[in-house]
Amino acid sequence: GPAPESQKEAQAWLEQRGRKFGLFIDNAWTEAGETFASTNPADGKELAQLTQATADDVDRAVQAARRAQPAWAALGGHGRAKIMYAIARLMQKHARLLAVLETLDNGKTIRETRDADLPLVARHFYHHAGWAQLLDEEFPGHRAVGVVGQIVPWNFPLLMLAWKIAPALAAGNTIVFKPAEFTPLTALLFAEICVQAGVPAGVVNIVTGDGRTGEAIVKHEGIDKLAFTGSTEVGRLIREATAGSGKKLSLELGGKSPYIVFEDADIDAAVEGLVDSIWFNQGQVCCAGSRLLVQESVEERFLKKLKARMDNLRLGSPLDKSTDIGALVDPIQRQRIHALVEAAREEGCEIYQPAACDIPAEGSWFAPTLITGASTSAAVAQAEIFGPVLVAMSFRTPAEAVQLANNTVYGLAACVWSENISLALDVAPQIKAGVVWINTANQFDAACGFGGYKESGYGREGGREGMVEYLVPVSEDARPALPAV
Ligand code: TXE
Repeated sequence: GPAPESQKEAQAWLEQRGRKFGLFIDNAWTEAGETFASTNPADGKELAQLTQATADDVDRAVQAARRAQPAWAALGGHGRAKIMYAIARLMQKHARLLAVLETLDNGKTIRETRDADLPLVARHFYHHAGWAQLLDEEFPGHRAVGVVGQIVPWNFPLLMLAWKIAPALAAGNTIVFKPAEFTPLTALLFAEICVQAGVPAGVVNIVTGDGRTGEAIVKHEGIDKLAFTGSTEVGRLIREATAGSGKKLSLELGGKSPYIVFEDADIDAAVEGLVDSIWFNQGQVCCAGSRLLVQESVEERFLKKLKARMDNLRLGSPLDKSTDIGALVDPIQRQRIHALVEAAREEGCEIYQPAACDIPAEGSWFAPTLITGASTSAAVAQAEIFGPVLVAMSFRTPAEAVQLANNTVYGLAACVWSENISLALDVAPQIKAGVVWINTANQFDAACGFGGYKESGYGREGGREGMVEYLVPVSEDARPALPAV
């Protein structure tokens, strides 16, 4: 596993704060109020008590952000970049501690937090510090939106924090941020890093709590823009609650992304890509390749290799470096996934799980699972399972592959595997998805816009497109207000 010092450091960090946290408002910690527990899903043990922020707390955070915003914007892009580079460097300096804390709180493997999440987080702050410096040149006649409310899910706690906070800071906004109630710890360590990096009081405020705290952020009139990543259901509620409010809104919601394998694909590479696509982070990934569409002529060969590969996946302690499959974030998720898989079994689908997969007695786990024989309209073929469950279907022609790929309410991501680049480039734009990977999967870069179509939401995060979400043209300020109806 990770060096025992990092694990000790994580426990010491929690102990030093008495395993009890208030809210981070105006660069100060409030006393803990009504609290809830965050647990380690790998053993079910409590890690710390967190404060359930009330509407009053959210109001205090918004007021602090409003007071801080003019000076933060006036600091200019170069001034803000200096602080953002400091954040990036501190994230790297504390990467091991952050990775262990993330693994403890979320259940995802240390290999992923250490090798994927943390490097991407640092990269995101570096990249957006660059945007801060380029603002005047690249976006003349634009200003920050103002105060932004940001709500994120539990699957990539720190990475989603970086996706939200980095562009907002670069553009000159101030922030009220809410981590998910299952995984709030690294956001609180991030708050400490902000102070060390010289972020002025009120610029970043972090409030913990469940959906009620989220609702208070959504409804607060002092917030100019909302950025949300989470379930399609809550995304819909937020859209309804903000309609007509004048708040700018971006939503990154669910997915049911197709993973298309043509008969001429490099089958071994496609199997490896699929392992990454659906079993990365236990499948709790919005762009997970959860629907395998494989050409009929190679279906049998592909599934045989896939099953053999599944048999080699190691499920177990997330802190063990050789673990492939960690714990699910919470027993609630395990229950949801279990119900969907059992419904598929009752409908006559074939369920494959590695025979030798030992599920630990404590904690919240689910074996890597392959479902075949599902109809295209079955729940497992249409609903976002958000777990380590792959549904496989076959197709005969490229046209049929495209039709199946687009046959869900979502449109977030897709993969196309073929050695015939003309075929791949012909198919890719026919798929209604924010990102289409060819002969690869899960490539993320801070410079590239990420987001969806249809019920996967709207707005983009990353790169130039992502910056646009946090800016408004000053010409809009001169526009007369619409007359009251
Ligand atoms: O998500 P929620 P949950 C999907 C996935 C998963 C399911 C449930 O299918 O199994 O959603 O997960 C906050 N107003 N995805 O229940 O509830 C909440 O506190 C404002 C896919 O955890 O959407 C948390 O901070 N905020 C998705 C955040 O919203 C509210 C990632 C997300 O929680 C709120 C997550 C409200 N009324 C879940 N209610 C993806 N595709 O990336 C809750 N929240």
